[in-house]
Amino acid sequence: MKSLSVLVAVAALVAKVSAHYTWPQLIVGGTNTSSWQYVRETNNWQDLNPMTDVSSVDVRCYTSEESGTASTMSVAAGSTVGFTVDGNPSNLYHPGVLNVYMAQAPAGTDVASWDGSGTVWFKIYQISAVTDGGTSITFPATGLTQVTFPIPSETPSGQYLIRIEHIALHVASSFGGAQFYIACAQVEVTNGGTGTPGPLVEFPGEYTGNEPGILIDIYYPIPTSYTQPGPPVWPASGASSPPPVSTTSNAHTTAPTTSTATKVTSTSTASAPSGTGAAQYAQCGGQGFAGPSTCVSPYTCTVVNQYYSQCL
Ligand SMILES: *[C@@H]1O[C@H](CO)[C@@H](O)[C@H](O)[C@H]1NC(C)=O
Ligand SMILES: [Cu+2]
Repeated sequence: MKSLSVLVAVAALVAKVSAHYTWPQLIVGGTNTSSWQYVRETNNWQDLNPMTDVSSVDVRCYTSEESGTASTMSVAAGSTVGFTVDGNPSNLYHPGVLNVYMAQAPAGTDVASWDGSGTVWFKIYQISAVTDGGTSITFPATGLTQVTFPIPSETPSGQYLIRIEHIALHVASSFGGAQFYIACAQVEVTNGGTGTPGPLVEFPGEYTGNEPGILIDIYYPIPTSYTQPGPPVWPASGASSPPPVSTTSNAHTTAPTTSTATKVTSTSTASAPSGTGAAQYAQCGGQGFAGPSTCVSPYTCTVVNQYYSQCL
């Protein structure tokens, strides 16, 4: 009995120390593709270790493969794609936040031989931390075994890198302590829109390591707020998925059917079974949240607490 509990304690300790992960598979059409088939094989594909030096070129795609063996997957603008988590264990074990960026390969350049350099990256998705003024901080990305998100329908057709990063913050209270788990997939966006993605940022360059969301003690004192690293998500919330004006929404007066971004988010949401809305596990409501309040089919916007509703 005693030795068992010691074993469990030791196992927990080991798991805590060695719990790292990678993003080997691109998810397209709900299907997991093969490992490192469309995702560039990262330098940590075997040891699973994070990278921590945000000034290193590794912060871009965490790979030395600038013209590697990955193939390029065709994906429609507006469709949902994602990445699987593989590791020990195979989930986003550490508390942290998540960002997804895209960058279009220059005209005439095959994305498969493009290194992603330049001020070319825009953010399309994030899962931040949830704070409530100092009594708790939670990380909704924790425990995910896969992360899915829509390619904005406004994205112009063309070849892109999609870069996912989980920033683990469990030892982030000293400079260089935050752990970056990064990978890039190669896609060709079809049926694209006419948007102008931005703001554009550069990797390395976007992070110094001193950001309040990267150099942070998440334990004590409990942060009263959290600032998500990186630029805002494109397109600006509200513009991306205007709530479909239901024709059945009867004869009110001529309600101010706002044509654009001014949308007040309510926490209770009828999950319209449409192709638009927030992705599985994404935030879809909560106090102060101004993003899409619907979820992509078949997920439902579920109230987790006052501050956070999630597509489940
Ligand atoms: C895809 O991979 C994820 C992460 O490993 C796993 O949780 C999920 O069950 C897989 N999906 C399918 C359809 O195999
Ligand atoms: Cu780890």
